[in-house]
Amino acid sequence: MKNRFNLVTVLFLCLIGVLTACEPAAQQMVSQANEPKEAGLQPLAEGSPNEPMPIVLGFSQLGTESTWRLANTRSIQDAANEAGITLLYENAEQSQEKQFEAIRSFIKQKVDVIAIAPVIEQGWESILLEVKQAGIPVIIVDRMVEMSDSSLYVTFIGSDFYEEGRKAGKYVKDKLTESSKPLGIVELKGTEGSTPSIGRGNGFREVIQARKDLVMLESAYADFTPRQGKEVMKKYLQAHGGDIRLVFSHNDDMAIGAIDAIEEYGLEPGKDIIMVSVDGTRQALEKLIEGKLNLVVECSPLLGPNLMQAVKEIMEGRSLPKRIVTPETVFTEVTAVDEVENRPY
Ligand code: GZL
Repeated sequence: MKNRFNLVTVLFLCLIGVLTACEPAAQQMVSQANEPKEAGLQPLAEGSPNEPMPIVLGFSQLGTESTWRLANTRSIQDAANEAGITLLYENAEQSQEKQFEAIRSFIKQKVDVIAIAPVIEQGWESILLEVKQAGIPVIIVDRMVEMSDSSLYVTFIGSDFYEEGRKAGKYVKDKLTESSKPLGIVELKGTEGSTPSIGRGNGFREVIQARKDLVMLESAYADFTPRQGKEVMKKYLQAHGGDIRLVFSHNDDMAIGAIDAIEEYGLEPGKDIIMVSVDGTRQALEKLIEGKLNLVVECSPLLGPNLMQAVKEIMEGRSLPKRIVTPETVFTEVTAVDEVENRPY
C-alpha cells in the first residue's frame, strides 16, 4: 500500500512539473499572436495566426461618365472581392487633379500597389515619380499615359484603340461603295487628349484616307456622354442635314444620343445615315438589332480579372509584360442577336 502511495505521489508531482513547464510556451504563443509587429507592419489578422494580411490596392478611377465606365468599375470591384484583395476606390469625376490627390492619399496609406485609369494622357510624370520614390508599383488601366521613363509603371492593361479605329474604318470602306459624289462623314470624339479618342480617331483616318469620296465634314468632342452626343449631332444636322451619310462615334453612349437627334430631325438612323460606334454595351447591341446602329466595335470594360492577376504576380515578385491587351471583336445586327443577352453591361 505504502509503495502504491509513494508511486501515486511521484506521478502527481511529475504531472504538476509537466503542466508548469508547458505554460510559459502556451502563454508565449498567445502573446506572440496578439503583439503588433514592428512599426509599419500590420498585426496578423484576428483568429488566423499564420494567414498573411490581404494585399491593399489603391485604384484611381477617372469617373462615371458612361455605361462602359460603370461596368469597368464594377468589374474591378468584383474581381478584387473575388481575389481577397482590399480595394481602395477613388472616383475622380473626370478631374486629373483629383486623381493626383487620390494617388497621394494611397502613398500616405502605404498601399501595396496603385492602379490608375488616367483621364488624359498628358501630365503624369511627376506624380508617377512620387509613387516610384515611395517604392509602390503602378499598373496603368484602360487608358495610357504619355511618358519618357517606362520604369514609372509595371504594365498597361487595356484595349488597342488604334485597331478599334481601323476596324471602324474598314467597315465604312466596305459599307459605302465608291461614289462619284462626296460621301459626308461626321465624327463624335470622346474626351480630348484621352487615349481612346486619340487612337480611334487616328486608326479610323488611316483607313478611310485611301478613299477620296469619303469626306470628313465635321469632328468634335462630346466627352463620351449621351447628352453631349445628342447636342453635337443636332449641330451637325443643322449645318449639313442630308449631306451626312455616316456617323463615326467613339462610344455607344454618344451614338445613342446621336440617334435621338437624327430621329428628331426626321431622318432614319441606320438607313439614311449609317451609324458606327465603339464599346458593345447591351443598349448598343439592342440598337443594332433594331437596325438603328450598323456596326459596334467591341471595347471590353471587363479588366478586373486581368488587373487582380497582375497585382498578385507583382506581390509574388514575378515580372510582367509591359503591355496586356484585351482581345476584342466587332458586332453587327446578325452577331448581336446571340450576344445581347450575355452582355453584363
Ligand atoms: C475605352 C474607355 C472609354 C469608352 C467610353 O477604354 O476609356 O471611356 O470607350 C468610356 O465609353 O467613357
